Amino acid sequence: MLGCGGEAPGASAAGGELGVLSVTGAYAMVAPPGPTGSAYFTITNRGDTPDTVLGVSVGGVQASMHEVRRDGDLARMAPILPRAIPAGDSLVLRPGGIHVMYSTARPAAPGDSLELVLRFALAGPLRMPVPVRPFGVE
Ligand SMILES: [Cu+2]
Repeated sequence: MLGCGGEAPGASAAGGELGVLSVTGAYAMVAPPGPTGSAYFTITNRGDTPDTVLGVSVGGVQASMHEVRRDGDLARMAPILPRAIPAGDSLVLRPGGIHVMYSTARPAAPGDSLELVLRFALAGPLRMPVPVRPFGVE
């Protein structure tokens, strides 16, 4: 998963660490022709105190974190920030569930990379470049 050469180029993912927090499996998808897309990753808190995600930006533009809630046959998106991550717990973003929704100033294309910044209440900002995959490539 971490850049092993046999992987399809569209399936790359990134990660980063900040103190006891780590982000793994991070990637973005862009809905052609852009500039709107979604991003997914897992945040793990290995510390012994909770920390809270206050905000997120993608490509230098403030983005949202949403949860998909089922309401009968309807799926609604609800904003979830700020969101606490308990000590020893993870927050998993995945297609159809919690996700980041972003809109960049210029359209991004598959193969590009976008800067993801997560702002935590205690740890501060965690920055990393995330690869852009074609829409639908999970
Ligand atoms: Cu959304």
